[in-house]
Amino acid sequence: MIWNPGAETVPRSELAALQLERLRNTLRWAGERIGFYREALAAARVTPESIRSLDDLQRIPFTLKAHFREHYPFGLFAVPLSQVSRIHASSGTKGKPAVVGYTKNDLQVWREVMARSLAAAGAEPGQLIHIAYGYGLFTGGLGFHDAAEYMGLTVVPLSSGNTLRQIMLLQDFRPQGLACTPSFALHIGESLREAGIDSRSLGLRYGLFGAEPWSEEMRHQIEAVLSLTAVDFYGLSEIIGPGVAVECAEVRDGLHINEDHFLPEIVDAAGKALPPGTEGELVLTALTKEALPAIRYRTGDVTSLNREPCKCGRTTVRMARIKGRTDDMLVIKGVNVYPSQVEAALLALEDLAPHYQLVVDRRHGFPSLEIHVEPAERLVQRWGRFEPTRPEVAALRQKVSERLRAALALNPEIVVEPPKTIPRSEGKAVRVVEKK
Ligand code: DLL
Repeated sequence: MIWNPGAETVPRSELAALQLERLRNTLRWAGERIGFYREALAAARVTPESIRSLDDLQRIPFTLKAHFREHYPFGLFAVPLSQVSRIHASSGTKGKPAVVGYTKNDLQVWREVMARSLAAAGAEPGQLIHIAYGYGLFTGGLGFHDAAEYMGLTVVPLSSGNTLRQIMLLQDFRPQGLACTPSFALHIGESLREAGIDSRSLGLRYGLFGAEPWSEEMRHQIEAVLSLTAVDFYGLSEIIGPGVAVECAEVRDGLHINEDHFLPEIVDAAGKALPPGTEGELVLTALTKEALPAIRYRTGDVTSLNREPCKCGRTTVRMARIKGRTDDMLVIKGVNVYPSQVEAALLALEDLAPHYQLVVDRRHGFPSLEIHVEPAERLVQRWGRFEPTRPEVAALRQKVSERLRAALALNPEIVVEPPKTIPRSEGKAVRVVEKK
């Protein structure tokens, strides 16, 4: 269902005119009210009037994650705290989080873009949605919650964790939709199987998954263990939270960006604009935010943009599934690799359980990589018992090595762990750990 046809199927020329007008308004608003932007725009000699077309975007300076840290907690807000209705924060693990604020109008914009996203993913008023994203400062729980209520769904606000309770309520309440991180979805699905419950008996129709990188192979695994259609949701706190972009259930080939509110660009490492279709770093400008109008924010997320019309009827640009974050890219013996690429290669092997961890050792100059995997349950059943010294374990290690060499030209150490020892995730999975 297209929630807002006027906005989602607007002719591109009309959309570009609206984006330009909103961009100028945002520059004016931020320049007048936020010290950081006043100085940055003046230094770059950018005034709203000097931006004559979207091609002038590149004259506008970037906003970086570091700027959020420098102005922690409220220094990038454009309104006094008395006008901020809600605070959220990024789930950043390194140092202080990025703190973000929403006015009443911002919350309404968020509901609107999330309602569009939920509808695109297959949600309809009157249905039940089970929300297992974390509630709190993380934007996942409340972002889905507020919009689902607004569009007329019945919300089951479980938050993350407590997998057995999640399963009990999925069985008893029979929601059509499940919203959580893909790694938690997989964990719920596997726990169902262990409990001997046929996932088809739950009657789930769709899963609303995002907040972390995941691969097409992971999608297949989740769909198999939960018997639903899995849809990719993208967003980030600095821009609004979930609701920036989503796949349409009809096509599921790229995520439609809500372009009347978020202006996307793709740049290279030096910040230079890249041509359409080229992979690079996503930069986003919030075009309608009052409390925190982030301008040309460098997301660190790697993707590409596709302006081909989509069969679903939406005219908005689609971004490819996120490959990873620029700072998650590993350079191992000259090979550049994102954890999501390792995931895709590993999950294609039926002999492995869909759980893995990358252990990076940077203590001795060049980084070296170990990949920890688990054998598939059915293999262990056949073996009777897991013994690291079994010849079958050595053979599995060999198979994984060959696969990674063939798919990614990567030659890491493979560690086959006993079943169920790699940590399961209830929120954002930790895929890479540094050896200390
Ligand atoms: O993760 C917002 C969100 C909540 C999105 C629920 C989708 C569903 P942050 O905690 O600020 O916000 O983290 C944002 O997570 O820059 C990406 O690196 C990553 N990310 C979010 N969605 C996806 C996705 C939320 N679908 C950061 N695929 C972003 C890959 C994603 N990475």
